[in-house]
Amino acid sequence: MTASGNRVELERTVSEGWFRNRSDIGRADAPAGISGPVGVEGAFRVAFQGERNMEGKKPLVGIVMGSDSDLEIMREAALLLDEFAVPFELFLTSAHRTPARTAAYADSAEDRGIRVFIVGAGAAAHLAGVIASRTLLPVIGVPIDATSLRGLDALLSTVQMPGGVPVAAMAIGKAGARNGALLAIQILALGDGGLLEKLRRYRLRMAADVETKQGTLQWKS
Ligand code: RP5
Repeated sequence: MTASGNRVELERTVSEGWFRNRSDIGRADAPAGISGPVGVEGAFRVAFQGERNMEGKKPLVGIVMGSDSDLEIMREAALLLDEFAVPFELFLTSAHRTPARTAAYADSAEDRGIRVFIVGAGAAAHLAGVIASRTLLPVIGVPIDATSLRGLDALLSTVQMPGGVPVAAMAIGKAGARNGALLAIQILALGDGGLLEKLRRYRLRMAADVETKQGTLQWKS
């Protein structure tokens, strides 16, 4: 599948609310590139393999969400990992609604090849912290705006971990999801020169974009 094919697929996944009907996940007619159910405690795992022949490669990053309603934000992380050709998996589980499923996922991840987690949750967001409590892999938390407190609740739950069990807390929402992916890539790039070079080029592109926008700034009346 091409990069744009993946992007379209993720867009479709969200726009058609495919994740909203949990019983649909793993169906034979599921969108190409997404498969399940497999693995943990007989529950479903939604694996999304990116482009550039990543099919068959083991996921290195676990993107975990407390609810299907978090996907609209967490897809930002998925799209960035896809852009960097980093294999990842998407997993739905809740610290509060499915604690055993969360524990089983966290406990099995390292053996399956996961090297870093990006965890999005809203409300009293304990998912990142609970996963961090069960693994020595780095955990990046993305607070999500899901309640009338506009994500501040999730931010404080994510950032205010007790000493001894760290979670790297990102910004609330889409910027946090994107930065979560970039931080995960930076962690992986410590042992991967190719990935480091892609990060360098990404920064250069960002800088060039600012310069371009400077040239096209216009007063709006
Ligand atoms: C959290 O509660 C989830 O991460 C989500 O952000 C929030 C609301 O979940 P739903 O009620 O939409 O499933 O656990």
